[in-house]
Amino acid sequence: GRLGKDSVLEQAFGTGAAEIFDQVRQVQIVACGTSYHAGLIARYWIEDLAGIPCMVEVASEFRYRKVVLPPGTLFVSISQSGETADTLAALREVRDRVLASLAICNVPGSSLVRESDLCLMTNAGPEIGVASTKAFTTQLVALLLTTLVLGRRHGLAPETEARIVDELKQLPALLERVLSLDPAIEKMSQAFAEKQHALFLGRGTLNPVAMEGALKLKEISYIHAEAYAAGELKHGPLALVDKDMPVVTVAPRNEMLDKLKANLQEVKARGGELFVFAGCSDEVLPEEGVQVLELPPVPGILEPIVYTLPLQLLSYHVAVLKGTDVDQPRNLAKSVTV
Ligand code: F1P
Repeated sequence: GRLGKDSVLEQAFGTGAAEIFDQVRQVQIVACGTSYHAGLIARYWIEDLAGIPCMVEVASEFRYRKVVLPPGTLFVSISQSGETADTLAALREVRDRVLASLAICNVPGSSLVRESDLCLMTNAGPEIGVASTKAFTTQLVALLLTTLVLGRRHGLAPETEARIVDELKQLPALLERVLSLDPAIEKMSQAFAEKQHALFLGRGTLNPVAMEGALKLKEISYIHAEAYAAGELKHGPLALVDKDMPVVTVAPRNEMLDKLKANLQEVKARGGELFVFAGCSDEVLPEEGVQVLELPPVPGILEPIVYTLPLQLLSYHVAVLKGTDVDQPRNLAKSVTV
């Protein structure tokens, strides 16, 4: 019954969670780096499944802006460490002006957890490397669960919630299947070792996945990488495309695929080398200058989680080939506390 569900909710999120979630009218997400990309993906889910307006901003800008927050704002911070200075400062700036604050965090007892009204722990275990990897995918799962909890109170059909819960149960097996593609990804990585630049493209929830792929390549292999919403290609970045600019794309078989394929044609026509992680290789035919790696069929909602893995593995293998320190990249700190 309802009471039972609410008590489970309060166990996971903290006291008062059920009542707070009933009153949410807007969600404001704030985070840095990889955690920010998780927030960008959550925005699609929160608006689509819970019908609640959602804003997402990097904490280093949000904290210095005169932000107008409508009544009923749930402030959601996302942070692996729970100690990132900008994210903490953003929370302290707004906490008296919001309905409640919720931290999605990996470190119990961290400042963000202690200072937020509610928290959902990602339980990813210690992140040893500086660059977030498992923290990111677990943040996405936590954000999807938060969306379902919000959705349940804001008009999400029970059968849709039940379907997504079933799909989530497929996630471990799907991730195992993607991990088994590692040798093929390692082979693909050879094409990047001598490159100076790379472009990442995606659409919809796969656009922030492309952003995360580009960030990982920058962080651990020091190759200059940028991500663009695929539809933005013709508004500037296409000028960069030539044979020395590898273009990486995440292309699951969804309703955006036809549009994406048109963008890929534009790249091909300019001699760009394409690396496509695809849901169906028949639809993105391998031809000269196009390497396609087929991923297993994935329920739409899980696409951003599953398609992140090959990009993380690609960066890893490029970094190993280049001989950089994968766990401790130059100039970076695990927690940016100042
Ligand atoms: C944010 C972040 C990480 C990144 C690096 C520096 O940290 O940008 O995403 O991998 O470790 O900090 P956090 O707030 O998620 O701990």
